[in-house]
Amino acid sequence: MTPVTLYQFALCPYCHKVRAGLEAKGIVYRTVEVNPMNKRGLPPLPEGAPRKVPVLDWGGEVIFDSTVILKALDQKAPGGVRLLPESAAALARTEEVEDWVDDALTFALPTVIYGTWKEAFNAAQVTARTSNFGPVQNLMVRAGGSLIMHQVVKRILKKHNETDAHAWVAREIDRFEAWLGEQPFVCGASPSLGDIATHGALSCIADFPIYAELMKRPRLAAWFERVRALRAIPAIEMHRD
Ligand SMILES: N[C@@H](CCC(=O)N[C@@H](CS)C(=O)NCC(=O)O)C(=O)O
Repeated sequence: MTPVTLYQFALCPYCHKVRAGLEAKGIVYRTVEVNPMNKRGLPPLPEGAPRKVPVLDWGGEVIFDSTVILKALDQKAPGGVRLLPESAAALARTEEVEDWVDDALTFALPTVIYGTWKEAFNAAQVTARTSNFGPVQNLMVRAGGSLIMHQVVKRILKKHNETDAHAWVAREIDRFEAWLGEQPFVCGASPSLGDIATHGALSCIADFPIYAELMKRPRLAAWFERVRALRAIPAIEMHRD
């Protein structure tokens, strides 16, 4: 079996996209939790690669960028969910949904996680607890993380011309549910890239109140459970320094 290692941050939506893809393909993998501040834990990267996660080591081949990684998986592991459908129309739709995850959903979600001071303070504690910070960095994140994230959220809202974070997220999820319609998955009867990417990004927020809020939406919740059932193989090891 090819050894597969995902270098990740616990709260990175792009890493969760890759986790969802690996699990839906039935690929056994281990994770390495990279330090978000100094990036300690990252493997040597290919020339030109940004010092970002996710990075996947597939038996010595290092691949970066969640979209590139997900799109490589069908070829690397033919089992499990087929991420890239054969039909051109289905492929276009599933890529549209995956683009939406990267361009809209991953920006909208933090604005409700860190949007108000109270949300930002609570979220900073979750971040400190789950991420691989050293002890001093951990204290800094607990104390100052909410301040920084609150500023980041203000910038995201401005850049995306949004003023009401909760209304923005609701509109994005409306869009996803419209893609689903009455179908089990975004391309119809079979799950694909768009489902897996969205499931990953939403799994990333499971520790935050917005997750429970969103799961009150019956169509989204039923789809979420359908995809969860496909994610057969969880990570086997969590390595932290
Ligand atoms: N387009 C990349 C985005 C990856 C990305 O932005 N990762 C963030 C974590 S969520 C990161 O590593 N940031 C570190 C930094 O910018 O220094 C992908 O899809 O993998």
